[in-house]
Amino acid sequence: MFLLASITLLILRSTTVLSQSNACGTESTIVVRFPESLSSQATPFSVDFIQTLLNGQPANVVVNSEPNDRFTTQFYPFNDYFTISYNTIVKAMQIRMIKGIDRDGTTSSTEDDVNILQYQLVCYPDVSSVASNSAIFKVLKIQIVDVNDNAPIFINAPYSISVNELTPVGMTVFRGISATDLDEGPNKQIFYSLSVGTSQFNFNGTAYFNLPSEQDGILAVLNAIDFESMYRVT
Ligand SMILES: [Ca+2]
Ligand SMILES: [Ca+2]
Ligand SMILES: [Ca+2]
Repeated sequence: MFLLASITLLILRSTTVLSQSNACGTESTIVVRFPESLSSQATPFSVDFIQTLLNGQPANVVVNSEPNDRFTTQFYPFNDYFTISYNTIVKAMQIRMIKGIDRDGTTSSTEDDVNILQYQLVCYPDVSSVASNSAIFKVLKIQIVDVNDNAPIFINAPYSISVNELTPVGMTVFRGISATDLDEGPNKQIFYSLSVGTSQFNFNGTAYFNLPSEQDGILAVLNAIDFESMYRVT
């Protein structure tokens, strides 16, 4: 009789442990993604990660600063930009971005980019208790995904050059055209082209000059230049 009671107790204990594990999921690192936004208004972006994190069960979840990530801690406190709660309609925990984050920074350097924010997520499987001995710690990484929200900007424009009318066709006459873009990857890729200018000097520069490669800001002579028929092209 005593032996039977002990076995029953063991089964109950095992069931409890399994339930707690499922409530907080099995991942040690959770990664969610949000597009960047310059808007300071509440944004509708939300990511439903309960499917893998909590298996549809509500749990007490607290997000703290990550001690080793001083940048996130100092500039992006979790509660200023995100909320996390249980949605009773879809029956899932949801993390919601409530304030936009500019991924790009103010310079074309990657040093002021905001690509990953990192927090410490503490999950208490038992919603009725936040006893510290039941806490499960996870790393919450929030990736800020680039949006193509910047146009290229020329460096040191406008450009002004003088060209000898005897310059042969095909010769490079200027190499200083350069532009930057604050975005990332393909969103910061720059292609150069010439178009007709709009100044008071009504000469079509594209008839005389071209950019041999759209990847390089190099200007070359396309057709013979005749000083007598033109003075300034744009
Ligand atoms: Ca930047
Ligand atoms: Ca861009
Ligand atoms: Ca961007």
